[in-house]
Amino acid sequence: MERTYLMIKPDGVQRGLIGRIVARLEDKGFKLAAAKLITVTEEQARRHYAEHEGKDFFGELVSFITSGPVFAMVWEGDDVIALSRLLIGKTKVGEALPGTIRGDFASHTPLNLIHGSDSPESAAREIANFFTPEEINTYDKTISAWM
Ligand code: RTP
Ligand code: MG
Repeated sequence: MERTYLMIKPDGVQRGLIGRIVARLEDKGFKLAAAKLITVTEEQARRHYAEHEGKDFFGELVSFITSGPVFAMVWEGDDVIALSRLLIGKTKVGEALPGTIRGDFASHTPLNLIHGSDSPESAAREIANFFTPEEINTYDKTISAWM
């Protein structure tokens, strides 16, 4: 069972899309292990986007993600890292297909509503950046009985 870090960005929170985005992830069958509405600190933002440090848009990334509350989540499931990124859709709105979260709800490229970890290493690092181990819940979903 894999874990990923998903984060509804300030645009998603401000547009009132938390419930609909969470519903899609639940519909897919993933298990919510942790969630909280937080304001990302500058330090957390810099750590979160460390791979983009030095790029010309790094400053904009940090100021956007710290500009308002985000909905930080940990989700679990088989292959949840790759499958949740499929559900999220491509980074650029012109490439995000209808049926994906970004394809259905995002209309301006930097405002793409939700972040998803891109590898097991990123997921572990990102989860630790936003959650303590005690905040991550363990429980059974009914579906486990058939798996
Ligand atoms: P995310 O990390 O937010 O889930 O998005 P992603 O994997 O689809 O895209 P990534 O390459 O990791 O980029 C992170 C975020 O940076 C912004 N970006 N801006 N101006 C640009 O060329 C540019 N490239 C990326 C996007 O907001 C993207 O979500
Ligand atoms: Mg990324």
